[in-house]
Amino acid sequence: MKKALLVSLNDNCEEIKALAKTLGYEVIGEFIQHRKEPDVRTYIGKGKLEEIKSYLENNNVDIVIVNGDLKPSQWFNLEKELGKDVYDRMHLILSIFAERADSREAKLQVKLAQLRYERPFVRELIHRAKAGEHPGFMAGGEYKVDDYYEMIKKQMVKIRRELEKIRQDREIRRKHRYEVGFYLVAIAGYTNAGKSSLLNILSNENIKVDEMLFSTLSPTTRRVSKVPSKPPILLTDTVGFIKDLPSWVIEAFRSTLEEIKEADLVLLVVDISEETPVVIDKLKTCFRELKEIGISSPIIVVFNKIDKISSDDLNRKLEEVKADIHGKPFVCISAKEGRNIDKLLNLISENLPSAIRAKLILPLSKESQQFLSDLYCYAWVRNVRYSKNIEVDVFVNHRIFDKVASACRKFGGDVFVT
Ligand SMILES: Nc1nc2c(ncn2[C@@H]2O[C@H](COP(=O)(O)OP(=O)(O)OP(=O)(O)O)[C@@H](O)[C@H]2O)c(=O)[nH]1
Ligand SMILES: [Mg+2]
Repeated sequence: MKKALLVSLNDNCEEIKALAKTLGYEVIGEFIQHRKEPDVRTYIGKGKLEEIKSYLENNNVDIVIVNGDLKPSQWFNLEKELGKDVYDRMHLILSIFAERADSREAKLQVKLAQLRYERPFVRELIHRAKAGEHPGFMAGGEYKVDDYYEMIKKQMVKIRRELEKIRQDREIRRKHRYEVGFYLVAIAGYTNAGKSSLLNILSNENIKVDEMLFSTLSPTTRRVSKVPSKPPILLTDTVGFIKDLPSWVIEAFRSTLEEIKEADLVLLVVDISEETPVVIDKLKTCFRELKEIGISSPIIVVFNKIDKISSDDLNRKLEEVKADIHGKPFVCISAKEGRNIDKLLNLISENLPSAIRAKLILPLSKESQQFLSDLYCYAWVRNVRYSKNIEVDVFVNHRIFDKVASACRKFGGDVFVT
């Protein structure tokens, strides 16, 4: 594993270390300086900077990681003083995203966020180059440096255009799923909460589950047919949330996050096994991001990983975090051990828009057979009886009920709402 040195202005270093590990860096040294505001010039104060310099002289370190956001001038000064690559938190997150991006859409989304991130840093380099402080940059003097900045701008426009096209395709697919009568359920939550594990257990799938952060970048959709009294459900796993993401990063992932926005129901997965302040902090981030995405569908809070704590601990924690779930219905599960999945399924059923229960009487004909086999795909067929005609008990999504009824009547069938 590559080696990193961590610089922080507070003691909350768990997450940044997990991020570093995800990118393949082991944090071998930590320099913490408690202060409210970062030093304007070098983020940390002069004394600490000297300590770090002498540490770097005696230890082999690949990069320096800062647990926060650097201003371009701070980044420039730190790299210059320390003679190492310096990554701030956002740089680290975007590098992880870049490594994980597996689809064309994800790659473009990450590239857009990276360009947007780099822009002020390039501006700083241009400024330094013009002032003669950084003559090596782009090795071409003023003219080329300005060109480079223009190039970034043009590239961003191009990526936005391409992303818009992918977004439209995605929307068409989603609309189709919606119109054929599936209920759409999205799994959202903080990174590493267990979203993919939940999708796997509900759909008997084998999506990548990992202790690293941001294992999932592209949404995956799978069918679930276990929910009682409902037509089929399509469940979508989404990219995890993380605190302090600037809105332009969220904006870059907009089309992916629309999967959450357009869902009939959102399952908000929360790791309840962590320390209460961490759980509360992450809950706050999740609700903030859900609000930013603009969701209006019902939310179920799914407290996951209960196998890691005792039931006394669980009850105490539930009491402590109660105020932060804003009265939403909740359920406690273990996606790993499959505990309380039946409870979750019932809760999903209760919170989805109600399905219409109907009896269809179909003539014995070829058309009826075709209609029936289609019906299995988009509705929940409970019972089929053959006698002088075909009697079907079925649950149909209210969105497509009229369509189903008129299709059925067209070839001589009858429809009764039961
Ligand atoms: N003990 C325990 N571990 C779990 C449970 N659910 C998930 N995990 C573990 O938590 C880690 C993250 O699980 P994932 O399902 O990948 O989480 P995710 O929310 O999809 O994470 P990202 O896609 O990275 O944002 C993995 O190491 C899982 O094995 C659970 O119920 N109990
Ligand atoms: Mg995942």
